[in-house]
Amino acid sequence: MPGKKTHTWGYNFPVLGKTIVLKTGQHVHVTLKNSLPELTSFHWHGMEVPGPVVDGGCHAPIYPGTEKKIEFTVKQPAALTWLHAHPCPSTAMQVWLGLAMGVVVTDDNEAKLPIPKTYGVDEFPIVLQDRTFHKDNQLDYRADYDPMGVFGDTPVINAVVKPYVDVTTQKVRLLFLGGSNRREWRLHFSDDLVMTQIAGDDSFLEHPIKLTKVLIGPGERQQVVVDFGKYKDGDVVNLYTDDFKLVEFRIHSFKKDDSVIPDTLFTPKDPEVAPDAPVRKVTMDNHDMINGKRFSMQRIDMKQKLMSTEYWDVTNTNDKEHGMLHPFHIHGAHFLVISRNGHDPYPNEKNVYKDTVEIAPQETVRLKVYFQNAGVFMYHCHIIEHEDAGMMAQIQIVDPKEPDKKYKLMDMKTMTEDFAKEKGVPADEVWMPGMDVEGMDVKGADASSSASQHN
Ligand SMILES: [Cu+2]
Repeated sequence: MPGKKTHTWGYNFPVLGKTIVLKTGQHVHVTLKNSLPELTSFHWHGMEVPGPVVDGGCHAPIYPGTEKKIEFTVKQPAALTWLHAHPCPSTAMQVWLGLAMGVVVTDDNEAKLPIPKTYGVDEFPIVLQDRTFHKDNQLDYRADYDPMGVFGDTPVINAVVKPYVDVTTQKVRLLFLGGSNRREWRLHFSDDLVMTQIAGDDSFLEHPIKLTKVLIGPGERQQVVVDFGKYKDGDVVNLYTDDFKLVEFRIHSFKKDDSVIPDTLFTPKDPEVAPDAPVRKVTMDNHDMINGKRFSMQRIDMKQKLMSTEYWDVTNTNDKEHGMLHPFHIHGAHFLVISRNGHDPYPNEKNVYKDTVEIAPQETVRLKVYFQNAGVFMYHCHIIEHEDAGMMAQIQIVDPKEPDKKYKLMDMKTMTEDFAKEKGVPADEVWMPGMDVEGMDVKGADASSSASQHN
């Protein structure tokens, strides 16, 4: 953008961060260092890691000027996962400032597939975000704050306004990440160029499918291959959401690409649900509650046994006329989408591991949820303002070998006081977006949540 530089936050980088690439089976050591003026946390969205500390939600704050080491073994198939800030009362504002980046998992199956996979050459992550720029090109989250979710008026893709990318007349693989706070993306190309979807959140699809439009909600990932073979040198193909142009693909001629995407890409494991397992009923209510309650860091809302699979029926109870789509996300686990209101799920959500799913008003989506990590994990709406306002709950995954294991959980009072200390203001003067939510008790330790702060 012309004019002043925007003040942003990022990971090892001024904004967002350079994609981390991990391999299945690899043991990873990470040093989490906070050089920001306020506490943050490092959440591995889509990664199969233990909770709550490695998972990195609100129970794992890293304070300014401190660092902490974590380690984990990558035990999941190839996928685009991501890292983002998740200090619950202030998640939305920290992500808005730039704390989000891609984490790519590769594996032997992917290495064998004849698909584009040279990162930065024919494979590109496309981080979809939107921002509003105020005076001197600055972000002002507090000015833009809306408890229903914050929109930006400018598409910002991979932290770039009006981006283009040079590609060739070969096939190109795009790793889309719904990185916006609220906006869902209805992607399509000029000429209705066909996209072959090959992967969803946490794995390849079993079988590739052809689409001309792809919906991506906040938190979701979808991977597609597009073939620019019918274009010629100098042509331009645009990626849109609705009528907004997002990315310009500038075509350069290159040798013919005869590669064929195989009919079978991946075979997901589909573990049995124990016959005596209860069907979990989860409701997403208004824009700030799960099962009629706002989030409390100190409350465990349900328990599930380690290495077990259960059906979760997740219902968006919003009014059909005025309600919103709510993207439902579970930490530390993946699921299969089994049905939508009793009918088949969408073709691109069949037989693929997911961790985030869009749910329409009055819709019930049945998920088959598999937990292979012990600990306390959050499940919530991924419209980040909804999550901050309390549309979030917690599950404890119990290892039968340690049935009484206790976890140190954060609480709202400590979190608020920590933020206040960092800002140098009394605790009751920390700006809390949740105050704008009618009926919210931001003072009580049991209240849901929502501190954020202004710049
Ligand atoms: Cu929501």
